[in-house]
Amino acid sequence: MAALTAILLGKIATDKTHLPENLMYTQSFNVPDAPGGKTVPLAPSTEDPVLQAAFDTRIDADGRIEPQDWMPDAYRRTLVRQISQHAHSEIVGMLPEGNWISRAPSLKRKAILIAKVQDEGGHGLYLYSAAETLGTSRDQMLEGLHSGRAKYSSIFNYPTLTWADVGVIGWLVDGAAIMNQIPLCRCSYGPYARAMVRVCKEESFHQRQGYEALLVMMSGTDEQKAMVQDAVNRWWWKCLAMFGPPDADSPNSAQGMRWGIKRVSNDDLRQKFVDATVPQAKVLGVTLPDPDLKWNEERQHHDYGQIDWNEFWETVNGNGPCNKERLATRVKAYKDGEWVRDAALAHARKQQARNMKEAA
Ligand code: BYC
Repeated sequence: MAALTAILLGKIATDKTHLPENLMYTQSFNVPDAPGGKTVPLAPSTEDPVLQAAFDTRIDADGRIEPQDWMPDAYRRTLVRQISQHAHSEIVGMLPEGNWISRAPSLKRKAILIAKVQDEGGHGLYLYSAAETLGTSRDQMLEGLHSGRAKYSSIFNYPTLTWADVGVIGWLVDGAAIMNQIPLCRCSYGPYARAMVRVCKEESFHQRQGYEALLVMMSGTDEQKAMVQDAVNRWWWKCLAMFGPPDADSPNSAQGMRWGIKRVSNDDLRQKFVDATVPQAKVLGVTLPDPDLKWNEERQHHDYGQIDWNEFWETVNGNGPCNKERLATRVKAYKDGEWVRDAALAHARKQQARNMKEAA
């Protein structure tokens, strides 16, 4: 490991843009299904038994469910909940980094950041479209977000204080997102799974651009290095909480896995993220802020310290440092955009009327 790190460090010292392939995530960083997901007994159903049996058979065979297929109401509701929360996370997730577009340190960094933030907007739109195939309108989903009823990822309720935060979000937040989202490419609901393939490819670019920006800062002045370390200290624990509550306190996991929506549990993904990130931190030259973080030979995994779940739930329930600001920004953007939506609709109506007149 020491030799490998030295080689990698040597390479990085001469070529800052050449990243160690085997240490980074890509869409091919596969996380196999957790064993036993399908062994959870089927929940009692009040649905039509023949339709329910056909659905269960398809799920057990790892087949895909498509929008026109029959599905139990509870499956549909779970998907709308998860996909709409995911879409909201992408849209709210544009804000912490968008905050730095006008202050990026160079033209190159600004162009990369604009592209990344636009990608997040695109992810939100694919995901709203995927959720709409389940019969819930975008207006209904947005109303849930704007009224504060709907959830979005806890991670976007923290402030981005320095430029290093932008790099750390790419490295750790997008890194955690990829870890969670690669198994979702195998989700049993077709439109969600297909949207995830493209999302994961784009997230790989996001993670790499963040890591590369940090590598450059870590070869800079002592002040720059301290800025990176400070950002890592502030974001590390929040990224671990992104994966959701511990399996024992996760009310939706067992059923989500039984239906093939979730493929790997919250704790297993969190562990994989820790194991993958430790060598990346070494190459970067930063310390992960956890005195209990150490390799456990017996488990063949890293042990890590206690996550502050009280803080997580406070944030999820609307009391994090930036919750109110994030929601207010989204509501204002929606109101400010009303004239654009009205104009687009008026144009579409005019076009339709003209086409009908021509056809008559
Ligand atoms: N934050 O039973 P559990 C991105 C909620 S954006 C807030 O384990 P489940 C990016 C959970 O919803 C990445 N709430 O639930 C964008 C549930 O509440 P409800 C976003 C959380 O669904 C821009 C309750 O806690 N990714 O990549 O089985 C820039 C109990 O949890 C959180 C996704 O949304 C949290 N962190 O598992 C950069 C992925 N965790 O709904 C990057 C899709 C849990 O019962 N979602 N809760 O009221 C999932 O994979 C799953 O929904 C979760 C939770 C693993 C998040």
